[in-house]
Amino acid sequence: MSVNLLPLTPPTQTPPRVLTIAGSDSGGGAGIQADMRTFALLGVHSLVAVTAVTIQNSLGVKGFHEIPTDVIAGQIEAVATDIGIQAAKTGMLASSAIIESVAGTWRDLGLAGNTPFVVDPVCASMHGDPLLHPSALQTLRTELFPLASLVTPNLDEVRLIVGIDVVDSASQREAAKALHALGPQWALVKGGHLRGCGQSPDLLYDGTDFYEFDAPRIDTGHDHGAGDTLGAATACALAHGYSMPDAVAFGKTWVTECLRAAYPLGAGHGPVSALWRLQA
Ligand code: PXL
Repeated sequence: MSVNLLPLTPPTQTPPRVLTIAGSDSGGGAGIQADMRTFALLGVHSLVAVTAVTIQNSLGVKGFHEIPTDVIAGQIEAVATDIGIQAAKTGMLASSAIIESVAGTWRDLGLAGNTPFVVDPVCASMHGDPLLHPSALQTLRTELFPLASLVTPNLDEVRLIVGIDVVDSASQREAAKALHALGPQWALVKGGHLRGCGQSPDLLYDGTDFYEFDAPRIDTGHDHGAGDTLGAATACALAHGYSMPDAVAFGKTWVTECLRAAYPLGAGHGPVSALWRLQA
């Protein structure tokens, strides 16, 4: 498949800057490490606000340490006020206090409404290990979703956030409407976990129109970091000024290629691979 990639910045010129506000994965498959890999291979400069450090390998998440909220807010402020950001995305936020701090900082810096903000509402690892305290779901709905340009839940996250079991295209539309009603400009319901079809249908909604994005399901056993990678590539396209439907279409194409190139790692699940970009 040929992929139209994002425009590259010539050497010595400053590329677009995208901020990831997310957790570290010691196994290097998901979280900050996945985001930075996609940013780099799309020619974007990575800025990072670490929210938590997970203890993790290919078999799962053994535990995590939350970064103090003033340190998280400080990282965001430091880079936004000096370096400047063309887009941001959130991943693992761990707790209600961290979500409040990120939302408050985003508002206080005057970024809300004028800088693309992709919220990937990460709740658990692919092994089911919790990455967000259940008590934080309400803060996610009321504090962060209204600031988001785009929210990108998978079907498990949809169930937790709006209580809808997506089983077909009608319930996927219902879920998109319920998510949009929480305040983001756009809601993307990722259909990658929809069983029984050979496709991976994602549905985007802005309160008026629905946009469908389809791609073949890549049944690799190694899809760690797929959601992060989709959000990261979409944020990069938004940083380049793409419209939301074009940015999501780009993100979907990018993650599909990364899924095709996924590789085994350790004794468990391997990651999707943005490194395909470096291969001949
Ligand atoms: O893929 C979601 C995710 C995000 N961030 C971190 C993770 C995971 C999944 O394991 O560990 C840090």
